[in-house]
Amino acid sequence: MTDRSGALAIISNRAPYQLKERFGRLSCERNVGGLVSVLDEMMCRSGGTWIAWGEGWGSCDEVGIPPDAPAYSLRPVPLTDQEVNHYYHGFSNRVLWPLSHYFLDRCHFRSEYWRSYQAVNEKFARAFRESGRHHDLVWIHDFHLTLLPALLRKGRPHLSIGFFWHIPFPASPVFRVLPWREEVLRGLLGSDLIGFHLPLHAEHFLRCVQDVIHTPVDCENGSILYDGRVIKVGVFPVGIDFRKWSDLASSPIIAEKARELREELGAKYIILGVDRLDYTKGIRERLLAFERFLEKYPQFHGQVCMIQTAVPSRTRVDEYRSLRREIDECIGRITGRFTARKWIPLRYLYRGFPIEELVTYYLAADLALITPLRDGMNLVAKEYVASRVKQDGGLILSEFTGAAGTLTDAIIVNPYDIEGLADAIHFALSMPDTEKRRRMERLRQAVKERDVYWWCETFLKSLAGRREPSQ
Ligand code: GDG
Repeated sequence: MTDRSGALAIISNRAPYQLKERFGRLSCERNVGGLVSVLDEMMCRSGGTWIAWGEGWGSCDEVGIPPDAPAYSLRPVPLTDQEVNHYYHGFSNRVLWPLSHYFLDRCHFRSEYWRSYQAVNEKFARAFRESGRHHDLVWIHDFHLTLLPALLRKGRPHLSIGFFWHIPFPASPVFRVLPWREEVLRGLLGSDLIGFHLPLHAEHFLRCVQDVIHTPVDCENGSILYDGRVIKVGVFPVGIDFRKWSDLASSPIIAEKARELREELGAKYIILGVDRLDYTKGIRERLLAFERFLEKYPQFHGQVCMIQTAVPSRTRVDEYRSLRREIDECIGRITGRFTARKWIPLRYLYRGFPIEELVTYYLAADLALITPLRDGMNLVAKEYVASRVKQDGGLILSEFTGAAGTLTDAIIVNPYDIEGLADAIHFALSMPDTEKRRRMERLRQAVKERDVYWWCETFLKSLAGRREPSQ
């Protein structure tokens, strides 16, 4: 095997590739997904190692990526069924996820989840040490691995460690509810650079460190003095691959498919919602607002059709199973109430689509309703904007998404305000074309300027700039 050792290591919960068995042969299949694909491309250029949970990888302990012309190494971390249940479905998805999105009543603070979370973070640290390569920079992703920075720091005091937190960071009175708040913060403080999407999330984090760890914090400059080191806290709003979405949407085949879709639906106005089925995404509230819109503005009957797609997600977690039932019931009630002989006001698609089909939906819509109750960023909003190559279409966006920080030309709403949301739909559909175009031009500019390549580059430059001379 050629030497693929490089300066950079990426560590994340999910791997960029899946191992598949076909006709008795093992092959690596790339996971589709915006961010992962871009990081994968970056690793193919830079070389190095990617360490991630290796679901279904069996005894395989390292593989060259891409398999046909290896540029970097992927080291899978195998997890037992119990670890998957306690570390992933438990502490990650039933503690840190709801806590960070302000859903305290959905948190299950169970000590067996915590113990497993600690053990799995240690497993990731071992995998890094055992990779046997020299890495100067490590970039850790997300809330599944908060203890890892401090674990890596122990053995390598001069290693440059960056951590990016992809979801909202809650305000101190909320975060402090966590029984293991101190351990989680001390874990993160093993980093040299901690990145968030929004200044608000960074402020919350700094405030939590002040309240829980009682160490000097400079909120103005975003830095923390801890354990004799200065830790930088920065804001790096994640972007998308603007060019990729824009090129896809410019393809004549996709444009034709979007035209056919509009013809099939036979509605003058198409409203679109695209989400993972998650209680943070505000799908139920959005459906209630659509129902209220139909009650309040009967002149739109027969003219409007809402498409809601929902990718099945975390189906082993109880909260997600009951959410699915709730959404099914809501959809049934609305279609039962309003469907007429020649008009179906609501179409619900409970599955994921190939990216080409997703762009077709983005392109066919007149209005996207992106109304999470809380979201770190929300990439769907940016993908929709990048796909509007004719600079048309409206966007209603929740004020509680990170995206609202930069997409200020969207119609910004409070997703909990059902009446206000119903009125916003009416406002958006009644907006003159010139105004829609003016807004969309500015939205596209904002998404294009800070794309995912900008995000990777600025984060890594900032991390490299913090390196101390090695000793
Ligand atoms: C977390 C944070 C933050 C959706 N349906 C299909 C499909 N998707 C893709 C979209 C988009 C992705 O899923 C969803 O990304 P989001 O950003 O909206 O949400 P999370 O998954 O919760 O991501 C979030 C993000 O991390 C990055 O930092 O923005 O706040 O929660 O890319 O395109 N993809 C395909 N078919 C579908 O049907 N192929």
